[in-house]
Amino acid sequence: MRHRSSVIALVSVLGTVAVMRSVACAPARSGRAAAAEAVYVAPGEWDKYYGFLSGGQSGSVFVVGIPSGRLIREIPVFEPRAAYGYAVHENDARRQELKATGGTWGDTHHPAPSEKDGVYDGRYLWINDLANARLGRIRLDVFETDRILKIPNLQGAHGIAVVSPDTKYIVVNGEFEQPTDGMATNPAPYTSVVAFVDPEAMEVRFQVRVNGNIDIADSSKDGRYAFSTVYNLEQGKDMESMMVLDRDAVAAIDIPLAEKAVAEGKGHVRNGVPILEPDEVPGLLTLVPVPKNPHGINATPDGRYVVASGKLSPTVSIIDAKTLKILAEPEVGLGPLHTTFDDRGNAYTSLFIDSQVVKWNIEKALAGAPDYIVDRVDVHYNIGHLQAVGGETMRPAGDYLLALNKLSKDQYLPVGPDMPESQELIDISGEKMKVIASFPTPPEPHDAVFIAADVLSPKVKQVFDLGKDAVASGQEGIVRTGPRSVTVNMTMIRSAYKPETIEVREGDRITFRMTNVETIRDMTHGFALPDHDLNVALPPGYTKTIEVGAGKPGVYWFYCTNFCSALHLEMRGRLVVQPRDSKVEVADWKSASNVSGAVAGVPSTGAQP
Ligand code: K7E
Ligand code: CUA
Ligand code: CA
Repeated sequence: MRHRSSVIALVSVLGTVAVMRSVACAPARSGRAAAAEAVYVAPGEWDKYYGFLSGGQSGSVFVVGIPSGRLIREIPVFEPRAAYGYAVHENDARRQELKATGGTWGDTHHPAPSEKDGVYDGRYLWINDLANARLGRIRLDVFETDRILKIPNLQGAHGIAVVSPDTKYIVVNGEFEQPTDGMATNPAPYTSVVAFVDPEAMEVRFQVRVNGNIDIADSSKDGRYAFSTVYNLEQGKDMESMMVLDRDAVAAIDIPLAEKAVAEGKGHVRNGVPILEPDEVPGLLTLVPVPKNPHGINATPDGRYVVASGKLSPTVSIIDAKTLKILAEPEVGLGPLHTTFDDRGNAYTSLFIDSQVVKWNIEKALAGAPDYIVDRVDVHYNIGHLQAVGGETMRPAGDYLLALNKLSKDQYLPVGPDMPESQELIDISGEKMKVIASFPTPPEPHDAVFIAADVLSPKVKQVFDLGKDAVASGQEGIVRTGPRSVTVNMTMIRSAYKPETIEVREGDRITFRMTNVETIRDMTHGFALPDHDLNVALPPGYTKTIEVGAGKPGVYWFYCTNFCSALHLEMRGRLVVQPRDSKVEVADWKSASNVSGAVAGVPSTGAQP
């Protein structure tokens, strides 16, 4: 979550209490060996779950093994990442797409995997970019970003959710309200929309007007409602005016009713998307009043309830997911932000201000039983999201819960005033919660989801499928496509590039069409070209097309950046750039006059999937 003054004040109080701790002096704790055993994954063994942590302002998704906490992969989405040859060069198609849709960075908060019958099917994972109103889609068979969607008519794409049970839409909430006509001079209250995105086509099908800073999203398990918390029903434009009312709301959008209205041509089209106005479609939007500035919204696995977390109120609101009536508002502690679930009817709510996870029993809370609080455990520190394995699905596992803490303070070796983010793994299999491990990450995971290894790992490809633009072995060569342009059709396989020598003339544009023709997993080759700001990585089967200027006359050794074989260091070649007035005949230069269409255009996609 982002900062609010009251919360900040409490954080600074907490900050002064944090004790500096020296290295390796932690006293032996009971159950230490048991905790170590619980998270130990022996060399060569696999973790039980893939954990997908949003990368926050890293613009990516971190993949960690659970329970070990080992970092397995970073999936760049909204930021270039040289390690994976992602969007690095200025002319990389993905980089150009990022620039065209808002910029080469992003702020990712909410990973949302595709669902079938209310459980993860291991096909896709969506992630929002709050800052630039984008939605990224990751293909889970290759762990790569395959689509970036700029969402029109909204700013601050914050809460997202897959519409259960079969991923009918991805809901994206526009948190930052805007003047309706986009003009700063418009005195009318600012407004926003919830967008409904087609998961396959990655197109916005329709939007629904919802006012009040639409924050976190979820859907009912039957796909009827899209729920969002709304914390600025006041429609204030500064912090103070956003905290006037005692109650804000949970917004429930009736999805079938919205679809019907769109089909009937209701709403008005803006930037190609129909926007439905709740005034014009009775029943479309229900506002359920919940206490002051709520944050998280989470549907229970059985589909009966949806729980809104109070943030500025020490309560959670349990809402009937069918009647939309508030059934109970039990107190849980200070600063409740998000709630997750086990398979035994318990809910777990993060308490930002108390720095705790509170476990409470849903049916007992509904019955008003005094002992509805089952347990509390301290976390370090100021927890934001928390997520139990499968807590967002219809089949939670009830074994592990991850606390995503906003501040780590004294938890790790100090690295300056800025410290890493802190995740703590909690064993929730028993009555009492046990914090069993802690691991840092770069900034800043907001939320996480977990997919069982036995669901996902069989779907993961060993090599990329050769794309339409792949260069086949035997088809390598250098083709002059115009007086000032050359296409290099290149393959790479241990431990050589073909061709190894590329001769061009100053002023040429060079299109590298490169295919890694390896057929075994993990045999990735890189292609780094000094002084051309070019470094790409090609996993087996991958093709990449990129256009670069020849640069200054000279000899440039391109080389493999991924250590691949005993001859890895020899895996390189030369780009020879002859001066403009050189009498030396460069590759295929003579054919320059009769090459029209020798290479039918440069493939437009830089990314394979
Ligand atoms: Cu950080 Cu989900 Cu963006 Cu709450 S949000 S904490
Ligand atoms: Cu190919 Cu190193
Ligand atoms: Ca408010």
